[in-house]
Amino acid sequence: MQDLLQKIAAYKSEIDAFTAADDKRVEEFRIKWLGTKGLVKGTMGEMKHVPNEQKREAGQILNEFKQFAEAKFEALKEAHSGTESLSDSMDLSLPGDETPLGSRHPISLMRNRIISIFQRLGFAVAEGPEVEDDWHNFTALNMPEHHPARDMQDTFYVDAGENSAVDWLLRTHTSNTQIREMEKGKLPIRVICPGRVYRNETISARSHCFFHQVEGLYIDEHVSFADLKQTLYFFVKEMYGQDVRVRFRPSYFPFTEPSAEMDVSCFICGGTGCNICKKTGWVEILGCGMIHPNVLQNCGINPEKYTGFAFGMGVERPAMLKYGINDIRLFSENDVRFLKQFTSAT
Ligand code: 2U9
Repeated sequence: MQDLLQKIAAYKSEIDAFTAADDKRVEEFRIKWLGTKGLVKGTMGEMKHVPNEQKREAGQILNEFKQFAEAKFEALKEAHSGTESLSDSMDLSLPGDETPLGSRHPISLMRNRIISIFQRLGFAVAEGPEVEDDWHNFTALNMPEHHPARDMQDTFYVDAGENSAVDWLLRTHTSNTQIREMEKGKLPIRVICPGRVYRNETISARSHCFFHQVEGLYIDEHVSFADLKQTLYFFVKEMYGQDVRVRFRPSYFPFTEPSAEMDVSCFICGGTGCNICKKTGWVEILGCGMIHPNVLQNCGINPEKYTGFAFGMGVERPAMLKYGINDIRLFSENDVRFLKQFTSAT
């Protein structure tokens, strides 16, 4: 009996001192102490050598020892749950879970197409703020206060408080970005400015109060209308195919002089007349012109030395024509059933 007590005391301190760094060591503990050939069972077996009158007391001690070892095992298990190695817990030969891929927004696809064509001609991409002051959106662009073109654009004004020195608004075009590039004073400039613009218009299937534009600007010495035409010819041929025909119509914008709008032969019917071109055979795709000398002057550029051209186009309409989308509101409703249909390949 005395021997047994001593043995159990020694075992207990051994168990107490046992530590496990990982799952494997916990299992070693179980086999050594609690397994079918383990020391707890083995010690139990020594009951048969204990004299009858001490059996009751020895039974209690042995039971308590067994519980002690089991409690230690539970504690070790608890501390090491989840530390088993990958190959123990997983069947690495099983196929993995599929991660569904997202898709690009059709507006992004169209914008990126437009941008990449101009990038190949050496245009850099510039971006500017959507909340803008009156100067960068209007005044610098040859639209002084009370100019009728300001009303044409149905501007959303931002309430900046009574103490605000300037009027704040949501930009009505991305031209603010070109003004900011010009104000930096580094010439020549060759930039393309994509972005979202806002106009206070009634929302319908054909128009929205926000949409996207890509505008471009090229300023250097001796830039002429011929440069504008060749740049835009290259663009439309890359965009709509080498066979597309082009025409310029005179137009008016306060910030360009002379100004023009450019049509391409209808890429739906090939020019024979359909609903898209309203039976005219032509589709208007952009506005353009030579930068007005006042605009250059407003940005500290000498119009006697430098000239430049600019152009602007919407992104929604070409995207609707290309992808057969009949309602502009679909672009901003974020319905996944709509969004997942577009890929850059088509
Ligand atoms: C500066 C000087 C001139 C940008 C231009 C247009 C003509 C134009 C419209 C196309 C369809 C806007 O999205 S739309 O409604 N844009 O017709 N944009 S010239 O002229 C500039 C820009 C910046 C400093």
